Amino acid sequence: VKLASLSSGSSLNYRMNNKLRGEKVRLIACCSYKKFIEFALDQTKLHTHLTPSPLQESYKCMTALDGKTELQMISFQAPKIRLLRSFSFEVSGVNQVLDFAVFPEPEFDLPIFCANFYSAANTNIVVLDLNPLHDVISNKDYKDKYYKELLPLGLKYAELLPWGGKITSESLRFFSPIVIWTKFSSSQDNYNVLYSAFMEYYKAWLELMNQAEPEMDVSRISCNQKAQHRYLTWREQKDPGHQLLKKLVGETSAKDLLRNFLFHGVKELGSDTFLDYFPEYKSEDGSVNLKRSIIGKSYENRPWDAKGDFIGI
Ligand code: BLA
Repeated sequence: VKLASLSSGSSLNYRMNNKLRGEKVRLIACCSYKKFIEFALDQTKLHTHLTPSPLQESYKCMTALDGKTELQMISFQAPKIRLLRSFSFEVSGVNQVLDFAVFPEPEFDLPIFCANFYSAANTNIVVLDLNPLHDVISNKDYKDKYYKELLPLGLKYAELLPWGGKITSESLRFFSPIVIWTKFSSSQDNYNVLYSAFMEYYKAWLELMNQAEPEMDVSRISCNQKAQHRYLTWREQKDPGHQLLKKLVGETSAKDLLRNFLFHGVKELGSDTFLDYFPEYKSEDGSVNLKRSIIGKSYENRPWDAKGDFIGI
């Protein structure tokens, strides 16, 4: 009797473990980010004419060093869009990443669309924003131009997807008053909320793109270009995904991906270096300090009020 109950107990355990494992795999499968990319491409095509980017030839699909993980890359351009690109991968049942961004042509002072999602077994790290091209703390005109009408949208999702806690302080200058910075556990509900936030934010960005008129003033175009270059320079050097990317594809390929695909434009849009833009990162020997943050992490709570004013200082 003892033996029978033992063996049935362990087979129950075995079945339960399998069931749990199955559920986790299902959760990740049902929560795939592929749907996000398809939505974004379909919506973009309703508003503009997308053509494949020249980058598409060299950056399509890449197998990671583990021989299993497939990195998926797509890139397009359109009349007002310098580069629309997506980078994603899934390690079945372990983690998945989406880095989707749209960079406007320098004739436009449009925000940069930014969706960065990282999911591991039970943590999800999310940044979703229309990253401002120009400073939204001191430049009220720019803030009002793009974000005033979007504040209700931002407030709605700030409640559904609460502030994710302390963050690299330097990142704040690249975020808008409607940024969604959040962390949550994996569940179908959370995934659905994130998907609807993504859809609404992306539609809002497309609407801004539709209305945007090209700048004619050469000095303003060059100011937009410099701002985009500074943004690319920041992310190419300090993006939090670097470590994982290096682990996946090795240091040389990771650097190539960052410089020539993910943050393409860092070589083409300007010649200022990371230390020209961010001299506080200069180490004693003149090299770039490897720390992600010099100031440290801060902003335990959302540093904007309901009117979109910065209250973090
Ligand atoms: C974590 N990703 C984070 C964090 C932020 C971002 C703010 C929290 C850690 C921190 O405070 O820095 C995202 N930071 C951004 C974005 C900007 C910024 C979008 O400054 C834009 C200006 N994330 C990815 C990709 C990977 C990835 C492609 O986008 C992996 C290949 C991983 N992000 C990732 C991981 C963490 C993270 C693993 C947690 C590790 C950590 O906190 O350092």
